[in-house]
Amino acid sequence: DYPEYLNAGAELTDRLVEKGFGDRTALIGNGRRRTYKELSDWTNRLAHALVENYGVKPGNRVLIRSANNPAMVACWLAATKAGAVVVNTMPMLRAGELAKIVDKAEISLALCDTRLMDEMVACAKDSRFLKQVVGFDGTANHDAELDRAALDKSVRFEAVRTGRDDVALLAFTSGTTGVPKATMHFHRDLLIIADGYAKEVLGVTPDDVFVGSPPLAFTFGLGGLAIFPLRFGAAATLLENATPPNMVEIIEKYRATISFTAPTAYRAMLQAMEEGADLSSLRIAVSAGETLPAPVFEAWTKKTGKAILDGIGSTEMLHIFISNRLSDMAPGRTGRPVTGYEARIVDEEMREVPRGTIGRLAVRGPTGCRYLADERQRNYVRNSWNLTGDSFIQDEEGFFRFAARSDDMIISSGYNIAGPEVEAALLAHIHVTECAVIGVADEARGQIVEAHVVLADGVGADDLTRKLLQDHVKATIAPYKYPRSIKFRESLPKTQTGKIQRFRLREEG
Ligand code: 3SK
Repeated sequence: DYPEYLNAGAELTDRLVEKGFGDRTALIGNGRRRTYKELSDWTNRLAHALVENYGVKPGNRVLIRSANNPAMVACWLAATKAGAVVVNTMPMLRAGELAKIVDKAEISLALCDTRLMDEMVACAKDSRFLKQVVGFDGTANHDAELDRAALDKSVRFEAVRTGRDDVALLAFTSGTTGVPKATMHFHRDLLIIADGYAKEVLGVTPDDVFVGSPPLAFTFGLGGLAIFPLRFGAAATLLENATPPNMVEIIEKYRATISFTAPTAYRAMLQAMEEGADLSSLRIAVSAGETLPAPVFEAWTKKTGKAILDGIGSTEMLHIFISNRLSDMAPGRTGRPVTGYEARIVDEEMREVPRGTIGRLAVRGPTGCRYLADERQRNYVRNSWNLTGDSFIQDEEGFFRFAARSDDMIISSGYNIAGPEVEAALLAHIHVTECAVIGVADEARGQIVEAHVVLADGVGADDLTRKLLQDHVKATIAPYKYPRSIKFRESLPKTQTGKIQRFRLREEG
């Protein structure tokens, strides 16, 4: 039930001041805290500058290039208040990658942290669409073109009266296949994910302090590090160095209560706790992006007495749509649909399959996939159901359990083998730091299971270790699932959001 006209930028800033949160901390970063009043003033001045100095009109697409910091959030909120459609991008992208985004989204204005200008300017050089690149100071010393333009503007700005179903955000995803797609999300969608998942599942309160590693350009990060805290008057830490190894220190320093990151980071935190780190302030540890291996869930529960909250989301659906609940969790379960969403398991013809049968996950609800000018829309949405590309099982009690990305199902000698199950078995071995399992063509068996393994320091990458790991898998899960081929590697190919790119391993052949 959202009003017909709604501006998410104003809802996440000015509205909080109106509700009496003006003096509370909104953002922590660049060595200081900013209150909701300061954030509201800052974003209003920036919105004036965007409209008056750079001619931003409702519906214009504005790209933002930055690492996670308060200035990036301020630019995003200001552009949203001005009615622009924002495209947040990762700081590591190169000119060629930026150019694909600019062309697809027909971006006319880019706001860029001055430390990241080179690739942005190179991208703009021959662009048909991109006419202005404006620098902002990501260190928040307000010493760049956009900051100077905003300096003497009014702290009052009438946010554009956008419709609740006007597009506010274009979120790009390369998925795990590498070909980028843009997903459109409305102003109301940005609030729905907070009023649904964050309220129902996380129970966010104004006393929460959020921390996390995902980039704001990834909707997992935008939700967890900006939308969720700001919707409820809580505080968000936005620190450029919040990579998994540093998260421990940040949690300790700011007494963070909710973390958003991927399973590998929780493994690193477990190690840090062994060495004395104090993470007792954390009330909820949210894991997504990759399936949470049961051994990590179990070790975390044993160490902290609390559970890691696993869920599944997608850029297409904007955020998490199936999740465990704090009161009802078990390893290996993804949980139940978030309120407002429905999920079912279907076969190739979209028929629901019996409980306990592996099939394709289909989901629908208040957010959903709307690709911008992309044929692949037809594959993702069928009969109003979104097909996420994941294979799942719904158990007898109604809980959903992840089996594999549909691409990660391996069929070997007629057996269906879920790659992640083999990965979980390997990860349970002390010699394995990271691994990814794929199917490779085999004349006799159709496919065989191949594991790409990053070994723990000091373990020999030799046949002895290979045999040890194969025997370990045979002893842990059904022996036919064991990896007949094991390749040792220094690292695994990953997307910038930390997802393992198994397709690259398949391409290596
Ligand atoms: O894992 C994902 O792909 C994801 C994407 C957006 C929001 C949330 C999640 C977990």
